[in-house]
Amino acid sequence: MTRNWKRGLLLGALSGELAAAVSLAAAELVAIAVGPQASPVTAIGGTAIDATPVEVKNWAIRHFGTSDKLVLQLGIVATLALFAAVVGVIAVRNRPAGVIGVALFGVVGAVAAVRRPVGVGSDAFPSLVGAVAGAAVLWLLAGLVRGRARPAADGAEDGAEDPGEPAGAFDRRGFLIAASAAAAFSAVGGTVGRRLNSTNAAAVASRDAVRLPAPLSAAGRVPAGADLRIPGMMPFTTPNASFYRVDTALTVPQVNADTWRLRIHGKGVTKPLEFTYQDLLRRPLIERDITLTCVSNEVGGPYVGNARWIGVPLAELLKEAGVRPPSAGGPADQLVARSVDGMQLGSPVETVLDGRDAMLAVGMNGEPLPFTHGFPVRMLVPGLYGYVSACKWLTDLELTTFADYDAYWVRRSWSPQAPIKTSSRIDTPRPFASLKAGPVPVAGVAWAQHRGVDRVEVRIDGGEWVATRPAAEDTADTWRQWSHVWDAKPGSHRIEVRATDRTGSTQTEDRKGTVPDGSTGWHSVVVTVE
Ligand SMILES: Nc1nc2c(c(=O)[nH]1)N[C@H]1C(S)=C(S)[C@@H](COP(=O)(O)O)O[C@H]1N2
Ligand SMILES: [Mo]
Repeated sequence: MTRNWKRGLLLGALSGELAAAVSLAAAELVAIAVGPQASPVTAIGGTAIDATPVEVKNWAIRHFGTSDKLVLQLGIVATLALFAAVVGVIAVRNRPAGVIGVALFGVVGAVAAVRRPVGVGSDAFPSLVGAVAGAAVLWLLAGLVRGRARPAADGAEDGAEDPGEPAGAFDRRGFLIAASAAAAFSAVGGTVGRRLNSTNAAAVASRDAVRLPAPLSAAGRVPAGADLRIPGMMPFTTPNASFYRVDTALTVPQVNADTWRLRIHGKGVTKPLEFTYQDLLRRPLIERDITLTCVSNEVGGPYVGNARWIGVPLAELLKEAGVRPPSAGGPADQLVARSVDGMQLGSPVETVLDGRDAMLAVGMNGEPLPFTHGFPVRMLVPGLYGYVSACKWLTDLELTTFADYDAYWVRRSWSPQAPIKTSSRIDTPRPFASLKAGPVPVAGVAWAQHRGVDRVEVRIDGGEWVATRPAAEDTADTWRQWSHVWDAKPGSHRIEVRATDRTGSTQTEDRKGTVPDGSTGWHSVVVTVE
């Protein structure tokens, strides 16, 4: 390899990276004006999330948990970096070909942004402007790497060495200045752009200004005995900061409550309605403890949490709009909730109107909903998995039918309807714990939202099932802790748990994965006793 050749490769790759960085930074800066959803990083990431097959998504959630989105973003950046290096190397040989490469990237970003569920034509701008900026930088840097063409008679040292390279001298100083400028621009522009695109000052101010009214119907105090406070267990009420988060949003939508609107419309709606956030706050509010669970929760998994919510009874809003349940002749059997980021979740109208505390929640554990949990308004239906009920950043409720419309997750092999399955989990001892022989507290939690947990049993090494001591029940819509004192003997032991709900049905031993409508099977923990 000649010196020139190597130099072309290294400086070409570097030029490609710098052009890509400038392009992304410029796009972020333009997205400040156009809207954060138009950033190519966000748009391509969102497209990748939506296109990810359900098996891969579950695998990612299992291995990376809530950092799955970070891993995805790193993957996108790594792919882009590779592409940029190749385009840079090409550009040193052939500048127009390099520019075509950058343009290609711009088109991918623009198409991804426009084709997002909430995409509009102007969302193409950041990617296109970014591509122009990137192409200009690449043109400049690649030119400097090639060097200015000189007359052959000049006897250029570099050009003479390699007849395959254009005759010219590498403008080291010029390249250094241009490269540093590109690096500085992309670092500052990228940081500022990313920061501004992930915080919406008006939305933050609108949330800070919220004073939640006292609910007309308050939740009772949580019974003292509901929270066993055994070391290793989650508290009965999950603090907002540790409440699990599952959604497809690469950047958390920050919605301004002052301009937010909710529409109710569709089949069987005799009076379409529209509400502002203040309209909802002025209505009679209810406060309820509700345990939310994700359908992607594996047996023994962490995607379940319990909070005290304040909200507007959803059934009353629907009745005002003229909606009747299918059992009373209503033409719509599906309520599709849409969020500001284009997510759609479908719930059975019959269930929403059957008297349970389905609500449009505005408060969570004494504060306005956190942005991550759906500010300003999210839906909740006790007893249904999150993906068929708990739409965050809600903005539209449409009455339709299951026959006519498949919501987001249903198009990705999940079941259209999904009541939460009766489940139980051992929280202590931890798997593979080493314990001292003698009395050992075994404890955990069980849930069967809207049916209620009747009893929880454990067994050791496949022996007889023994009743545990259930904690006091808060409501049928909340989880229930349980505990048992086990007289542990030396050796390796397997502890298993199963719950029975108030309809009398006991968890099946049959192990099933999360797709299509939630996992089944008994949670078990293996421990060593010395
Ligand atoms: N807009 C929107 N709402 C959504 C989702 C989403 O991806 N986007 N995910 C749903 C799923 S699958 C679950 S389990 C719950 C999780 O709510 P949480 O993040 O507040 O715990 O939100 C639901 N609401
Ligand atoms: Mo979920």
